[in-house]
Amino acid sequence: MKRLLITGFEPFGGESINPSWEAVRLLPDTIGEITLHKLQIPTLFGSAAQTVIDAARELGPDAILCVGQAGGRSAVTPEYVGINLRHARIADNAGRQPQDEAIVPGGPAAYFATVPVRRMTDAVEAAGVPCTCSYSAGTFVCNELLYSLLHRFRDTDTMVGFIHVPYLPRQGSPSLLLDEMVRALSAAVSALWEA
Ligand code: PCA
Repeated sequence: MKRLLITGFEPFGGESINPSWEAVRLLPDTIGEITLHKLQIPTLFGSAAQTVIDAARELGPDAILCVGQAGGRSAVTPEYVGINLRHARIADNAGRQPQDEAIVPGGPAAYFATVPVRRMTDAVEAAGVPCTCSYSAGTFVCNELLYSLLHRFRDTDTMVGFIHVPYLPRQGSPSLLLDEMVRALSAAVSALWEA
């Protein structure tokens, strides 16, 4: 069995739900040969990544897949790259709004995700859910998390990836249904390792 640590975020920015956690928590506990360990994480600069790193120290996962909300997007978007930049348009859940700072001072400008982004994107599309590969995870907590994990797990066997999901219908438009998100994440997880 492969071990996957999969995370979704707490609500932020005045929302009362975050579709990323709503979808992650509905995933089955196993998909094929993969055991899923689900974790809800805070929408906080610093703590989001630290929470995942602490959980990974306990679990020793083969892969870490984080999921976040991207309001305004109309498709599920696996992220190709994390960049070494924090720049917040809105405050995180502790009121922090960093401007134009490095996540890891002196660190590389960017890391590519180490999950098979292209294969995951194709798998989600094949499952009938709109999906396109994204080349920017933004500069808020999600990008910080992706970059920090890619930095921490560089040169290890632990794969790291990130998927943004749109709003749920009750949050606004564009949106996807919750069961479409669950179907998309299941397909993406199934594509992490070659069958
Ligand atoms: N989305 C935010 C952070 C938490 C979330 O679900 C982002 O895209 O950075």
